[in-house]
Amino acid sequence: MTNASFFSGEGTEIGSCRTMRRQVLLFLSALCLKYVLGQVSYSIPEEMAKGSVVGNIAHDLGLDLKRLKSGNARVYTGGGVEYIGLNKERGVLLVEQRIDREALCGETTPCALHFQLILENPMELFRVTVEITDINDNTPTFTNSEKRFEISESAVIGSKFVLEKAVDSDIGMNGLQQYSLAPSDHFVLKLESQPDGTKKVEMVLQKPLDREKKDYLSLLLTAMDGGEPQMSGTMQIFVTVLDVNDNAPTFAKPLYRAKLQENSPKGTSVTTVSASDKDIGSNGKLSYLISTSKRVLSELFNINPKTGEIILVGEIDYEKANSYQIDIEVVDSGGLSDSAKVIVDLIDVNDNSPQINIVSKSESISENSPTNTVIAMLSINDPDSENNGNVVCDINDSIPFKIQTTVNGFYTLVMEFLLRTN
Ligand SMILES: [Ca+2]
Ligand SMILES: [Ca+2]
Ligand SMILES: [Ca+2]
Ligand SMILES: [Ca+2]
Repeated sequence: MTNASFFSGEGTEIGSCRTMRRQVLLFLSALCLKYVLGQVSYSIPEEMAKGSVVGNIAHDLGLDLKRLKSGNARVYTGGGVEYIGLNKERGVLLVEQRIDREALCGETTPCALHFQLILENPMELFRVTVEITDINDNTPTFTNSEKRFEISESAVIGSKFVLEKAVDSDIGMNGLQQYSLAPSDHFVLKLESQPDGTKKVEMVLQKPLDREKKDYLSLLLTAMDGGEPQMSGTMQIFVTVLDVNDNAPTFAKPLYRAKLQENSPKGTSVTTVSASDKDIGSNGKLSYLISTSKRVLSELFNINPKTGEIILVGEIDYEKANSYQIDIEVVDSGGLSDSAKVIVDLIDVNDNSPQINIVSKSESISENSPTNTVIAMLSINDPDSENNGNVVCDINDSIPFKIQTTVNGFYTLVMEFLLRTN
């Protein structure tokens, strides 16, 4: 896992401010030591186990193990943390402490440790650089595990909703690479590069919402890195679809029929109409009314605005009208409406007695008047209908007269047999 490169003579520029400072220090040290013998570089991944070998420095610098001992060889970090230590017996550099590239360098690349190997008797100084390479040890993560939106069902196509960015502390391909959003039937993901190198994450409405079909959506936003193996983090997105008044109320039937006995008392329930509305809340709150402009109807019938029950409030007489047509309407709180008709047929009751009127009569008749001589003409009238209005006309048996039916409710009283005189 490690590799080393060895440079003879004076050190090569490494290229960070920290290195520059160290080089100034080294230069001052070199003045005392007269010279710096060389430089060696290694490259190891972060997070190697404590005690892992970084490199065989004795071999790479051409030093034998006795010299390391006699020269009391040691690592000099200039007061910094000693991540890498020297094993004099084996002549190797070993990992002394956990090396976390993210903590050490953040987003800076390359990431390297710089220190010296110092020997005495005679004094010698070697520069050592250990480059720390990234491993994919961070998952892309979101600060929040979920985000909730309340979106009107009337939101237009193309409406944008900002989502949260994920964070992955690794660098390069091990860092954040892409996002996905599922399901994608209503919203699609839109990524927009920003000057700081991150991406603006948004979801865009691509198919209209319909609260009446689906009032709640659940989506999953996934962020992925490009490491091997790939790591990902997720965030739940919940969308509550808010209602708008996009449905008119509808009557269950366009025509209602009811039968009602004439003379029914006020307060009698005629029928109950009903309508439905797919919206919710005030958008689906219904109110019923009689929309007819005929005053006579509004004086006879009332409708309960909440229940749709039609109540008789006036007096109805079959002989005046045997049927009523009531126009009704239902309105939601948003003003959308529907109409229907209620036909009320009255049922006749026998509430009229036949009326007998004498149209004309003879004041007197002679005793020898022949049979069938007309004595009086009667008109009998009953305003009830059908059987209730059918009249049967009769007269006592013990008198010498009989009733004869003519037409249209007219009757005649005629002689039946000759009158006798004493
Ligand atoms: Ca890492
Ligand atoms: Ca990562
Ligand atoms: Ca409605
Ligand atoms: Ca609606």
